[in-house]
Amino acid sequence: MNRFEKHFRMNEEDCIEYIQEKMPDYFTGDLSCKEIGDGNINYVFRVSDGTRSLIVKHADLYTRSGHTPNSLDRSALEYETLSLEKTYCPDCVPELYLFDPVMCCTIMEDLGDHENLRYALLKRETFPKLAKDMASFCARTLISTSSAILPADEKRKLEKRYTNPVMCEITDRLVFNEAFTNSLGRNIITPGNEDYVKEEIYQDEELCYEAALLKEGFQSDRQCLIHGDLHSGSIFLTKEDTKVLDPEFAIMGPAGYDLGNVAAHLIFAYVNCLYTEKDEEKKEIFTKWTKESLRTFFEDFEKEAEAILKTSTDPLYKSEKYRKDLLRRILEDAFGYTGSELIRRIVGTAKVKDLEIPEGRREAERDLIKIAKSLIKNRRDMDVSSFLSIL
Ligand code: SR1
Ligand code: MG
Repeated sequence: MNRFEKHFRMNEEDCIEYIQEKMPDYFTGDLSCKEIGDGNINYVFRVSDGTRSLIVKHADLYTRSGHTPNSLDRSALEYETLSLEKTYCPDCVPELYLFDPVMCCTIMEDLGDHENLRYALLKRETFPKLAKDMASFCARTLISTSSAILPADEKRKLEKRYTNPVMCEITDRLVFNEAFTNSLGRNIITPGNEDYVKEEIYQDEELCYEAALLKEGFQSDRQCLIHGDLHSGSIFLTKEDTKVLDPEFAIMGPAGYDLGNVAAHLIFAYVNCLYTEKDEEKKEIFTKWTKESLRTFFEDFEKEAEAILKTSTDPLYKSEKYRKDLLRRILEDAFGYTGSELIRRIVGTAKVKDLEIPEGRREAERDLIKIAKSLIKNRRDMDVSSFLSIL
């Protein structure tokens, strides 16, 4: 029996042999391989012969960071999601070469010349196309899979396929229950903020009620196909090009969840800069750019989403009133999920590098909690300008 006919967790040496078998004509020279993943869920190998390279994304039975059991189907779902997203937004998804359901591998284009957005933002790099590209990615993938655009039978097929229960349970727990109630008692609070978090989050009944509504929306609103984990670590880019990866949390859910994730991680970069940047000029340029990017992201999303919605052929969904109302609801959700994403990364176990602030972390986190609470509680009365005014 061939080594790769039954699933096992590969190491770098296995991966070289694997690629020699699966992509025999791709390389000409001797191969090297390095595991370069830094996510929590899967393994990412870069295979190269010094001239060409490619990426193998490999799922194991256990998650990479917590070694907790997970479903191997997440790998197929991720590949299917990337393929679907590519049909809606070809420029924002890498080239896909092969999917192997046995070894749970997606073999794809190496974006070696692209930077991970989180790390680039922490170096205060700015990207003129980021906001527009992400607005476009979100509008195309989200609105095109909503009831107004996708034929009902196709949408119901997506609803059946995209239950993704194991990954969604992680979100139900980490983003909502643990974040707002410390339900498992394992939240990690910055020393000095223990009482603040207890009083301002766990004991704030109105906030927890709003968090329940957001959780209910995430669990029961089958609005469209969402990426489900659209943070800055899932985005790779150059000044000219933006690519979105890692949709292993994909689910039929509220569009605002993806928009809120993008916004929250731009806010993390913004606050990291405010608290850690010593060079005043750099600070001025970067914080201005981040705020402008947030504005462009939301406004361009609305414009492109509206243009897509106008193509609806459904006699009810093509009404202007419906269109405006849908966009309003998506924006409200986006503000709310921006808040939940901010809170869960501050108090929960899945931290972000942006919060590694040597001096003033406690204060930075308090600032962010205030912003998050205001977004969650006041989301129904906010627009993009009032959103920006609380930063
Ligand atoms: C155990 S997974 C922790 C987090 O990492 C992923 O990227 C998701 O954001 C998840 O919530
Ligand atoms: Mg991920």
